Amino acid sequence: MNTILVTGSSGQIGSELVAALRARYGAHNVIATDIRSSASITSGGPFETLDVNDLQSFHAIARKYKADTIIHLAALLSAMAEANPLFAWNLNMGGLLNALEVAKELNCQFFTPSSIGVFGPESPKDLTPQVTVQRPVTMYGINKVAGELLCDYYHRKYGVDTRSLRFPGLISYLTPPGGGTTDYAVSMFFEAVRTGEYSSYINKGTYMDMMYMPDAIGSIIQLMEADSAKLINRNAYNVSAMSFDPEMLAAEIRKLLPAFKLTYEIDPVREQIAQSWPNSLDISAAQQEWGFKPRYSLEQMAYDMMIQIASRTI
Ligand code: AKB
Repeated sequence: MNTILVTGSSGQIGSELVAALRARYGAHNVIATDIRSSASITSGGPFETLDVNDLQSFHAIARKYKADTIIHLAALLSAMAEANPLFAWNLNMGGLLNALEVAKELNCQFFTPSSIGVFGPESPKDLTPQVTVQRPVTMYGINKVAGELLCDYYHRKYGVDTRSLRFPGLISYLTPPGGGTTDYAVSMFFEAVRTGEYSSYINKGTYMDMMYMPDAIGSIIQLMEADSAKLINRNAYNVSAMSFDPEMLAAEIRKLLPAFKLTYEIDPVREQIAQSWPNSLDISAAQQEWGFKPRYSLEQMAYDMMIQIASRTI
């Protein structure tokens, strides 16, 4: 990776990934793009406004900077996609197809995130295998399965070096997520520190996989730097660092905030999406093929989140 173009740079993953890439590869070698700008992205290195559905502009920007790597993050998350399925199809699939076309034309290495959303009610629920039934029942999941297949197609047919990770819920104290099903976990921390209580839209006993953002950023860089010849399941690897339900997360928060109160007001749409996803993933393919090893457990992540949010609130 010498010159890296990132789409969706102002989003939850993008804003932290761009900073990490700029620190590692040099600020001027990372071109942040987004349909909207944010101060942290525009100030630290090159920034271009880009609508990923505009193929001509996508090409022009990639050519202008002689990009050799594309990290395509621009997408609508699960809950938002359920509310706007047609818009989600057009953005998630149209944007990905354009990104792959540019990667093909300019011979770029390519990364795009997949998700635990690729699984559905017919997939095994516990320790969901790397290769198994993928019949999602959400628009987001359908987009992500089609995306995995498209990435494999561009690799096989055109030799594009495509790589991807099936991300679980990502937890960060810096940039809030938007429009996802797993967002409750992030909100619980912020509300705990702000008000001492949180009303969860995900039910007690509903387990989902999660990962702390530093591990997510580290795993993207590690996968992109891995030996291509070893990547059998390149589109896309199961990755995860923990699995919990709202009660387990609340118990961790109470270690630092004993009076924290958790109540429930279930959102049927997001609860149904969560019910259709795995309880936990089998991550052995990522461990074996490129050495995936997350650093943060639930306990370590929760402690760090509480300290970081509290120190920023004072
Ligand atoms: C979402 O909840 O939509 C995302 C995801 C798991 O892909 N965080």
